[in-house]
Parts: sequence; structure tokens; C-alpha cells
Amino acid sequence: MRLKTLLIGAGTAAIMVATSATAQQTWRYAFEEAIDEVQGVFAQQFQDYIEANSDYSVQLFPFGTLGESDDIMEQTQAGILQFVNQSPGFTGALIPEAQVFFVPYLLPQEGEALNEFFRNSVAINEMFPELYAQHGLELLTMYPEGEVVMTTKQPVRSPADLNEQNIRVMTNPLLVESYRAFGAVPTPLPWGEVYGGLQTNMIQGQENPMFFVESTRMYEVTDYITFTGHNNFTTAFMANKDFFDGLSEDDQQLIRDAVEVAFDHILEYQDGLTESALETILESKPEMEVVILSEEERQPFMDAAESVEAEFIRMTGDSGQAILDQMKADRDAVTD
Ligand code: 6CS
Repeated sequence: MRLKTLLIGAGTAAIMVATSATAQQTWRYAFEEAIDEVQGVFAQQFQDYIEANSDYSVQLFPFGTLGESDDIMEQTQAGILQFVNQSPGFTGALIPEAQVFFVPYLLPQEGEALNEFFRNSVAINEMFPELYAQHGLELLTMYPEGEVVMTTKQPVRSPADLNEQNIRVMTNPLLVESYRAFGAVPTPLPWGEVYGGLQTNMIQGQENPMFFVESTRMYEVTDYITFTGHNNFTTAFMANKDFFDGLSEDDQQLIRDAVEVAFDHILEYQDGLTESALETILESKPEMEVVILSEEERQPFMDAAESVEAEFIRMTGDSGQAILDQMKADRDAVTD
């Protein structure tokens, strides 16, 4: 009788331990931006959904808490983190095909066509997951973060204006190639070095979406904002693949549902964000010059895209060609 009681007690205790282990299980998720920037808003939405619909909790690590973008990717591949948001701008060395996002003028411009592109793209939703999987990553989604603008110390109306200007780019060989084709001296740097680099004049410009130009105060250290229309910032959200594969089907579905909710939210959240960021900048610094290049002025930048595309194929071969062709087909499907 006593033994039976003890056994029942031990069983109950084991279940309680198991239950509390589940209840306390925490997934760690790092991203490249602050908590109130686009990647942070996406992350919070994901966290809210997971925590409201399961016993898991999600611990968020914004930019700077665990290092630069390359550091959080390494930590995810090593299984220290379960989730990471890394932009293709930093994934180029690992997955050369991800550089396709830096062929200028390839993606649809902002708006519903762009959102539809991200929702339905076969390249993004079917081809890229296979490429990321080869590096131990479960690609969960990619989403846009807004039209990329250049912020510089000198006016930019043509590639000639970029001559001898050190323009900071993310550490991506094809992005380096783009800026070379645009006439600049491309300077790849991790994000943490950009503000100081502009302050000390080691670099004379950089590119990013408007919300980021505002939130990171790039306008304090540059004087011109130029809309060239050459790209929209893309980012990617992924999980450590061993971790993801080891989850039950229900938990995998929970994650996919959370991603869908966060994806829809982040598109809606960004509606009008470029415009409001610009307003905020002009309130803080009314003398900031904002130039939207005309079609005619964009043409030389568009012409440069051809050589960048050729370089992309040289770097990635047949696999890159297949991705590029599919990206174009996906774009045409939402713009034609
Ligand atoms: O330019 C960069 O490095 C950064 N830009 C954005 C919009 N997000 C994160 C990334 O580190």
C-alpha cells in the first residue's frame, strides 16, 4: 500500500515535472533591429500569437543584445537560438542565390503588387526554403521592409554624382557589385559601424528603407535623401531546422500560423510608414533635401542593372539562373 502510494506519487511528480518543463519551455528569437522597428514589430506579433495559443514562451533579442547579424545567424545554426531574422543582405556569403534580392529594379515597387509578390512568389515560398534547408535553416517567411533610399552628404542625380563616394552597403558581394555599377565606391560594413562611419566621414552615404533612416537617425549624419526606385528591402525569418523538425506537427502548425498572422500584420503596419517617417525627419531637420529621381534620371541606374544581373549568374550558375527566372515570372504575375 505504501509502495503503491509512493509509485503513484512518483508518477504524478514526473508528469508535473514534464508539464512544468513544457510550460516553461522558452524559444529564443533574435533579430537585426530594435523592438519598435519593423523586425521587432513582426517578432512581437509572433511572440503574442505563440504565447496566447500555447504554453511556450518566446524570448526576444533585439539588435545589439547578442551581436551583429552574422552573430545571431551563427547562434541559430548552432542551435543556441531557435529563431532568427536575417536579411539576405547578410546571407549572401552563406546562400549566394539570396543575393538575387540585390539585382536592381527586379522587385515590384511598394504597394499591393509587392505584397502579392511576397505572398505568392514561387521562388520565395518554394525554391528558397530548399536552399536555406541545406544550411540547417527552416525558412518560414520573407517580407518587405520598404523602398530603399540613399542618404548621402552630396546630392545624387546620376551615377556620376556617386563617383568617389564611399557608400556603405550590407556585407553582400552582389550589393557591392550594384554600387560599383552605380559608380560609387561600395563599402560593406556591419550595421553597428554605419552611424560612426558617417560621422567621421569614413563613408559618405548608405542605403536603407525610410523607417530605418528615421529611427536610426541617419538623417543627422547625411543631408540628402534620394529615391532611385532601385530596390525594396527584403528580410527573412527562419528557425533552426533540427529544432523545427523535432517539433510535433501541431507545434509546427502553431509556428506557421503565428508566422501568417505576423506576416499579415507587418504588411498592414507598413502602410504609410515611408511617408510618416519622411514627415518626422523633415520636422526634425527641415533643411534635409529630398529628391525623387525622374524616370529619365533613373534610366542610367536601370541600365546598370544588366551588368549586376550578369554578375549574379556568374556567381551562382544554373541554380541562380533558375531563381532569377522564377523571380521575374513571379513579378510579372503580379504586375502584368
Ligand atoms: O542596413 C542594415 O544593415 C540594416 N537595415 C535594416 C532595414 N534592417 C537591419 C539591417 O541590419
